[in-house]
Amino acid sequence: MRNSLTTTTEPGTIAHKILTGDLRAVARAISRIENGGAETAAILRGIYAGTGRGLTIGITGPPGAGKSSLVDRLAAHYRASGLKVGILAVDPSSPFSGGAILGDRIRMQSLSTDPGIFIRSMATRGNLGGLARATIDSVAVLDAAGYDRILVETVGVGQDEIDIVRAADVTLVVLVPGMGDDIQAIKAGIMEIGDLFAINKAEREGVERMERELLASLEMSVRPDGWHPPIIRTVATRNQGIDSLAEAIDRYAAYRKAQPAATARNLHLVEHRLHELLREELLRIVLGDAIPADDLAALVGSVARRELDPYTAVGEMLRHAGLTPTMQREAGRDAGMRGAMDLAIQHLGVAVSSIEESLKFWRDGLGLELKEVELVEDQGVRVAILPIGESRIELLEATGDETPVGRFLARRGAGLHHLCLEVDNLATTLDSLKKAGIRLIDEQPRIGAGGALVAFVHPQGTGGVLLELTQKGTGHGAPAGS
Ligand SMILES: Nc1nc2c(ncn2[C@@H]2O[C@H](COP(=O)(O)OP(=O)(O)OP(=O)(O)O)[C@@H](O)[C@H]2O)c(=O)[nH]1
Ligand SMILES: [Mg+2]
Repeated sequence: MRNSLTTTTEPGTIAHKILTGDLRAVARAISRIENGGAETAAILRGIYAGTGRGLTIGITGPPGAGKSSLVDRLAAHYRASGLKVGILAVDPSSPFSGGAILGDRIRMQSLSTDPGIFIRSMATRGNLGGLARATIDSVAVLDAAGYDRILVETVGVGQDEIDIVRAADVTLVVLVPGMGDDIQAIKAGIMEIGDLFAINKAEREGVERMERELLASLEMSVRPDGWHPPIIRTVATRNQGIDSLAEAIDRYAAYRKAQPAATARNLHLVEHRLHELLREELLRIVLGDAIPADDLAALVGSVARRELDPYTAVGEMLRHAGLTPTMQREAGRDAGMRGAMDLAIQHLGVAVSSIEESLKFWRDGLGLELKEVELVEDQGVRVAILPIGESRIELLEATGDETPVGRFLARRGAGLHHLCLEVDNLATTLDSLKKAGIRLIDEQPRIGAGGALVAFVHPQGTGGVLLELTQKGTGHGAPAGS
C-alpha cells in the first residue's frame, strides 16, 4: 500500500519525501502549512491518499490540568511498544507569548532526542485560515509520514480548538479534582466532545467527588453511537494510570471503527472541513486576487458613506471574481464568451446520403469551413464537422443501412436528424426533464463519442426533434453519432 502510494507521488517532491518518512521534509511541510503558504495545497494533494492509517488523539482540558504531562507519559508508553509518535502542541494565543510552549519544549526535551518522536508547537502565523486548518493539515503530514499515534494537545477554548479536537479520532478530556463546580461551565464547550475522560492529579483530595459529578453529568446525555465515555484516574507525575488510559483509547478507537455512526460522523467532519476550506479559498480568491486594492477601498468607502448597501458591494466583489450565475453571465459577455449557466447549441446533426454531395452546398455554396471528417465506427456514421459561430453543423453519412442514421434515411429521407444542446450539468438537466415527465432515451448520462457525457431525449417529448444533450467541458467535442 505504502509503496504504491509513494510511487504515484512525484519523487523529489516534498510530498514524496514525507511519504518516505523524511523528518526534515515533515518539519519543513509543517512550517509551510503554518505560514499559510501557497504550497500547502500541493503538499496535501500529494500525501492525502497516504493518510488515514495513524490514530489521532486530541487532548484537551483546562489550563494546567496536566495535558502536557499526560502527553509525555502516553508518548513514552507508545514508544515502549515500538510505535512512532507525533506530538502537536497547539497554542492559540499570540505566537509571541509562547511561555507555556517554551516550557513544554524544554520539558519534552527528554523525548525529543528519540527519533521515533516528532514534537512541534503550533501557533497561528498566517492571517487567513488559522490554527485549526494548520493543525489538521499538520496531523495529515505526520499521518502520511508513518506516525502511528498523533497526539494533539490544546487548551480547550475557542472554536478553533473545538474544530481541532473534533477532527481527531479520539478525544481525551483532562480534568482535575476540585473542578466539580466548573463542570457545568465547561460542559457547553468540551464536555460533549470527550470520548474519554482523565481525572488527572488523582492523588489529590476530592477525586471521588469529581468522578461522581462527572459521571452524573455524562449520564444526562446519550451519545448517538452508544459509547459510554470511560473515566480514568491518572497521576501523570508518577506515571500512574497511563496503561489504563492507553488501553481505553485503543478500546474506543476499535469501537469507533466498528460503528456505522462513525462513518456518518466522519462524513459530517469532512463536509465541515470542505466548507471551511471553501470559505477560506473564496476569501483568498476574492480579496487576494480578484479585486485591486484601490477598488476594494472604494467599495468599503462607498458602503461606509451609505452610498452603496453591503449586499450590492458583496455582489460587486463576487463579480470581480467572476462568481454568481447572473453576474458571471455579464462578465462572460464582456469577455465575448457565453455565461456558464446558458444553454448553447453545440451542433446540428443533418442526415445526408453523401457528405461529398452535401458539401457542395454547405462548404462551397455557403462558405463554411470543413474542419474534419470523422468516422464514428460504433455508431456506423461518418461525420463532417463544419463550425458555424460558436456551434457547428454536422453532416451525418451512414456507413450502412442497419445503422441509426441509415434507418433514419430509409424512413424519413435526408434532413435534420438531431439537435445537440450543451448544458452545465447533464445529470441535473435530466432530473428536471424527468420530473417534467419528458420521455428520455437515456435516463443517465453516458459516455458518447469523444468521451463526452451525453444523453438523448426522445422526439416525442420535444415536438419531433431528436435532442442530444451534452455536458459542457466533457469530451473533445466529437459528435455522439446517434
Ligand atoms: N500533583 C500533580 N501534579 C501534576 C500532575 N500532572 C501534572 N502535574 C503538574 O501540573 C502542572 C501543569 O502540568 P502540565 O502538564 O503543564 O499541564 P497542561 O494542562 O499541559 O498545562 P497548559 O498546557 O499550560 O494548559 C505541572 O507543574 C505538572 O508537573 C499530577 O498527576 N499530579
Ligand atoms: Mg500543556
